[in-house]
Amino acid sequence: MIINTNKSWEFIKTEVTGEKKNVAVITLNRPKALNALCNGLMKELSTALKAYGKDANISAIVLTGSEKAFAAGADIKEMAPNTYSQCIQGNFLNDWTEVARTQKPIIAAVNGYALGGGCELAMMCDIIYAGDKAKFGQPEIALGTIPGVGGTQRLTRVVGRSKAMEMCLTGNMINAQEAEKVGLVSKVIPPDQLLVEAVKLGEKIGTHSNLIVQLCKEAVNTAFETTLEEGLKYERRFNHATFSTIDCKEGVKAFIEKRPAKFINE
Ligand code: DAK
Repeated sequence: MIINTNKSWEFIKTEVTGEKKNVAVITLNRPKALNALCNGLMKELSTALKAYGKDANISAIVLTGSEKAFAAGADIKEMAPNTYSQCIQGNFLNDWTEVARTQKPIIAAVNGYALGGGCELAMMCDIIYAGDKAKFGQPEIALGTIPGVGGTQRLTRVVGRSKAMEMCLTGNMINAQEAEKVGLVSKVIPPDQLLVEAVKLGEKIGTHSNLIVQLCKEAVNTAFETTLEEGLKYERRFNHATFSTIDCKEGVKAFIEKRPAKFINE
């Protein structure tokens, strides 16, 4: 399925880029509200991710925002009238789960604020690159609520209990440099170079077999979800499975013949 990039989105922009046209860029586009993640935006994001997920030409997806904000959180004004029973019965924020379900690698390119649901959205991605003015935080506590899509769980697994507890209980932000130091971010880049570098990363991943990349992503993510013993078993079985693929035969043959591999994703 090829997504129609001319489709007129209201809250996002989409583009396919890179030399091989195999990297999709999704830009959150609600600048006046600092990309607050309203239901409409999350629905569009979910639709675009599903389409790119099924598009065999796409090897990696970059998710970004504006220079001032990746996303300042869930839309507080939209959330204001919510009641407990409506949240339960309407499956409140169900669309958020699509990001974490995507099988292709997703790179978050974060400039400016990534707060609350914005920080959680970045953490649902597989790799975070940050502009050097980026700020990350879980300020929900100041609103009288707590994080709802990973702020107490993914953040804790990534940065450890003390730092996550400090961020969630104070609502204080950390800057890009600190985020890199604690392992939340893998690289800090000048803001005007951020998207270019994120796309380059997507292109680099795209030089490999999409099939094996998908298995590898799943194996790394398993480390977050299971015991070491189970995870190692899972990894070994996945490793064994790669030997049944045409791409593994090709990769090994190409190495021996000292030539670039031609992967066919099978
Ligand atoms: N929602 C709605 N509008 C927002 C917003 C947000 N999160 N953040 C900013 N805006 C709007 C502002 O209201 C303002 O709109 P106008 O007043 O001009 O109409 C415009 O964006 C510009 O914002 P500021 O004037 O405040 O800009 P400043 O540069 O002065 O300040 C700021 C930037 C990012 C420090 C500030 O805007 C700010 O503190 N924003 C709120 C940050 C925040 O608290 N975020 C967490 C939201 S709670 C769940 C899933 C997810 C969640 C919960 C449950 N479940 C599955 C159950 C997530 C919750 C959250 O994310």
